[in-house]
Amino acid sequence: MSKPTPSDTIAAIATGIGGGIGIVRISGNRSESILKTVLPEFPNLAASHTLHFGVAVDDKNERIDEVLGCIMRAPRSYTSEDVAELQGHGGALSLARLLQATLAAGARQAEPGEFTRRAFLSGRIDLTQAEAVSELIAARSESSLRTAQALQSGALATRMAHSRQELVAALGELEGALDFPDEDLDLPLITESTARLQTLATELSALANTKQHSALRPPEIVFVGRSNSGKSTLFNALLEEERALTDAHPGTTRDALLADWQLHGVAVTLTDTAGERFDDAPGGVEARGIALGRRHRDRADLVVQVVDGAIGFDDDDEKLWQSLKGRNRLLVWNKCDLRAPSLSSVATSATVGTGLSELRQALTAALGGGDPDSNASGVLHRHADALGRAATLLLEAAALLPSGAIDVAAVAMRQALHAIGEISGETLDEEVLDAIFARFCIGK
Ligand SMILES: Nc1nc2c(ncn2[C@@H]2O[C@H](COP(=O)(O)OP(=O)(O)OP(=O)(O)O)[C@@H](O)[C@H]2O)c(=O)[nH]1
Ligand SMILES: [Mg+2]
Repeated sequence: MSKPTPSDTIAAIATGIGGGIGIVRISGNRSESILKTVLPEFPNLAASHTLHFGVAVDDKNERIDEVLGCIMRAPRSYTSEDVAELQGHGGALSLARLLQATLAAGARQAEPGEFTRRAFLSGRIDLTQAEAVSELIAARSESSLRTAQALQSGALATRMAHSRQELVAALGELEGALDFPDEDLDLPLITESTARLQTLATELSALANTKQHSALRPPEIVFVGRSNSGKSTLFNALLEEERALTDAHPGTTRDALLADWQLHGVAVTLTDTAGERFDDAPGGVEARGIALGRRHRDRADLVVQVVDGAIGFDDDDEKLWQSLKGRNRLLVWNKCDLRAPSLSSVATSATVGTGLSELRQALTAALGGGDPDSNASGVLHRHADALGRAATLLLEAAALLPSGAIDVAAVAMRQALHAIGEISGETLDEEVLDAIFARFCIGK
């Protein structure tokens, strides 16, 4: 990668609060001198990757803590730069002092994800592996962990490098034909290239279909529907605990209630909202509760409309259902113990406890997070989006080739190459990178 390496030296607390041990990490070409300033006993010619005991001091030479210091010289380090670590005790205050001492000695406080960004900029890891780091830290479920591990292994990066090579080769051959415009179309070449692009497009879309959810923002499932339809009772039944108050009177739920939940091993957020009132206009707090619920609905990854089986699917339900058109939506017919569904939906009885496993299956299918038991592909939504665009462009190119419009096809192929490059981070601009690394924690 040709991007310049940053010249300043950064520092941050790299560990969480409250552990027995806390680490301040420093990266950049002044790491060793800063380490020596804070830990004067650190030996002058210490071997790389060796630990040395001593007392860390601040800029007034006052004692901070007994620590272990270490220098990991470039390029054998996390960032590929000189990295120093001070391992002290985990107290929040003494760690803050330790960090302060490194800043007084000339380091700059690191931005979120800046260490990992430096590892990416140096070319030691690609963007998918950088993303693996934040996924690994955020992982709260087995499937998120497997996704992070798959990404970290570099499997997706390797696969993208192959697709890229394949595409560059195909482009090279076609552009070779463009250099001789007076000659007749090389039909075998056209046929072969068309097939090649179609195969590649199929492979890329298949990979896009294995996409998994990022652990940084678990998918949110939001329950909406008529007041009193049993949303909160269903919410409690799925969570297997009484999280929300339920009552025979409509308008029980006021606030939106969010719960961390595991759906077939995938971490998700389940949200219960205040029910819609179709009979009379609710006022005051209830109206504000309904507005709050609608905001959750608007950002949901999946909206579940709960129909009151005792009333049936009436015009108001129809209106609500229509307003969710184009969204990822699922219809649930609750209170099926009172009346069977009159239209295609998942039938449940939250009070009796029937239909819950069917509901869980329908939710999993609707979220489309891939099979959590299968081998994790490490493909996140960001990657799937780029893969999908690349596949579409390749199919466009394949459709153009037989007519001889090689130059137009080549443009689409170049765009596909760009989309593939976004996955590894080769062709992403600074702003997008900023947005990705901003989601990291400080010290990573
Ligand atoms: N028979 C039957 N009653 C149910 C079922 N689910 C919920 N109920 C009852 O319906 C009433 C309303 O349930 P809630 O869960 O509070 O309804 P809600 O949709 O959350 O209502 P709001 O918070 O007002 O929007 C309660 O009396 C529940 O016991 C069901 O499957 N069958
Ligand atoms: Mg409720």
